[in-house]
Formats: sequence, structure tokens, C-alpha cells
Amino acid sequence: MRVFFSPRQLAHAPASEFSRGEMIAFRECPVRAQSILAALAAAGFPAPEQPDDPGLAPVLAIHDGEYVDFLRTAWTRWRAGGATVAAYPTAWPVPGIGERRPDTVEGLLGWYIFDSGTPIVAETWDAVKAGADTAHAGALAVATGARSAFALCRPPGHHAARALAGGYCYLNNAAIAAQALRDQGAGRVAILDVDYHHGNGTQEIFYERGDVLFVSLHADPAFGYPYYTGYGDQSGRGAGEGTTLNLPLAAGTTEAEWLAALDHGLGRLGDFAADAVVVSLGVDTWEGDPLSHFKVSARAFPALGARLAGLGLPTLFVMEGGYATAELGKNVVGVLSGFEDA
Ligand code: SP5
Ligand code: ZN
Repeated sequence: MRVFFSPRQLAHAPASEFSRGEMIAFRECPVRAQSILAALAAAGFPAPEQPDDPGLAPVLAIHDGEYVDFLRTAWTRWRAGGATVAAYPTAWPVPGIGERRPDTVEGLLGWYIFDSGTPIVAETWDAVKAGADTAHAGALAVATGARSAFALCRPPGHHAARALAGGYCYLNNAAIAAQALRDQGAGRVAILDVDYHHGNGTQEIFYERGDVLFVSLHADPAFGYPYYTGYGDQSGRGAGEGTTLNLPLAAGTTEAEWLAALDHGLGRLGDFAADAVVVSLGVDTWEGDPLSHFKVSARAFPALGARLAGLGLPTLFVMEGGYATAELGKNVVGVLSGFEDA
């Protein structure tokens, strides 16, 4: 398995996030990537390859140009207003307040960032672009003959939509990779999103497309973040009707229940006859994760890897969530080793 990582991703390190009325340490921290790198090395995976810079074209194949301009310039504009720490939105254009895009950076923060957990610091754009480059390099590897690759992306991506950041995500790395695979000649690409949270951004990006299947297992929005998407009756629209499959799961979901839902999702993947698979790999499903309300043990991870190998398709793993930093690397390597050893 080829491994891709850019150390530029480590520089994005906001100090804090808002949780239950107080500021807590930012959970999506650089140590996450270091935990994964250490576990990969200990397990004998090859040293990570640094991605090439393909410019902005792969990003702009997925994201809105004005949104990307906002991400690139927000910190400078925020600094120009005299602020020195991180840029957070403090107001949002929720239904009822209007639909006019403002020109102020304060207004644009709420326009383009849908939650309070996705701040912008000086290093954010460079790290986020390096993450997209990492996903893109992994896609090129798989498109040119690698059986599998792991793109160690950070910050994660699956909550980012065409013109929205949120949930620690700014650019949708998995979507950028899926589009790159299409552009390299894969006729049909399947995205399997196993992060604990619904990949609202990936769903939105491909909702009306029939060439990219999106299958997601996640905490039911009836109780879990991101609260507004991920329902089982969201199945796609237009040319994409039937190519979105949401499998929302209850609080307390066990490993056996999670694997049963996985098998259901993999059945749909098989029917779709994809030419390549992108796995949005979050391991925040783990019962010990600070964000998880599942009861999924670490044994689920090698089982996931083995089942994915059983598809027999070129497979790109793109890192998403997982916040139990001490065990994160071990859990990720559990999936990748399960795939390799199958
Ligand atoms: C990529 C990814 O995993 N993003 C997740 C963002 C979640 N942010 C908000 C989480 C709110 C959790 N509420 C507290 C649960 C404590 N057990
Ligand atoms: Zn997550």
C-alpha cells in the first residue's frame, strides 16, 4: 500500500473549540497525524511519499471558486480588521434572516462556515491545500496501477461541501480524489464513508450525479452531529437518484450491528459495479473516542479492512475523523493491515 502525507498539514493548529458552553482544546490537532505516522512506521508500512502540487484545478473541479478565494484570503482580511488569534464565525444566515451574501469578513465567515468548530488561522489555507494535494496524489497512484493507497489527510474533508466549511473540514479531500479518479478514466467511483459523522459535504457534492455512489454509515442525525443531514430517505436526485445510501445508526450501536450495516452498504457497492473505491476513513466510531456514542470495539477495524479487500477493486483510503489520539494510529493501522492481510 502506498502512503501519502504532506508535513505542511501539521501547521494548522487552532487552540480551541466551543463545546457545551465552554472553550476546550481543539480536538482536530496535529498530534492526530503524528499518532498515525508512528503506528504506520511501527507496523512496517512504507515511508510516506510527499504529494506533488497539481495547482488548484483538482480543488476547483469540486469547490466553488469564490468559496476557495474566501478560504485563501480570510486570514489576511481578518488580520486587517485588527484581530490576532483565530477567525470564527459568530453569526449565520439561518432561514429567516435573509439570503444576501455580505462583503465583510465577519459576514462571510458565517456565510461559508456552517459551525463554530472550523476556525481559520494563519496556517489554515496552506495546510488545507496540502491535504487536498495529498488526496489527489493518492488518487493518481490508484489510477496508475497501485492496488491501494492511504492518503493521510488532515484537516479532514467530508463535512466540506461545494461552498461550505464545517466539522473541522475546509476542502473535501475524498471528493477531490473521487473526481480525480473519474478524470483519470474510472467510469464509476464509489465512496464509502465510515466516519462516525455523516459526510454531508460529500453527499451534497455528488447528490445529483449518477457516476459517483455515496454510501455512508453514521450516527443517526436524530441525535448526532451534523444534525441536519444523513437521513435514510435521502437517496439522491435527478441523475443521482438511487446513488446516495445513508445508513443512520442508533446510539449504542455495537460492533456486530455496525458490521451488519457495513455489509448492507457493501452490497450496494457491489451492485454499482464501481471501477474504484474511495474510503472516507474515520475511526471516531470507536467506543473510546471522545465524540462516539457507539459501542464499536477495535476489532471492527481489521474486519472493515478485510471486507474492503474482498471487493477486489483499486482502493484509496482518505483519512477523516478519529480523536482518541493515543489509540488513533493503532485503529487506523488496524483497517489498513486488515486490508493488506486479507
Ligand atoms: C471530521 C469529523 O469527524 N468532524 C467532526 C466534527 C464534530 N464537531 C461537533 C461535535 C459535537 C459533539 N458533541 C459532544 C459529544 C460529547 N460526547
Ligand atoms: Zn467524524
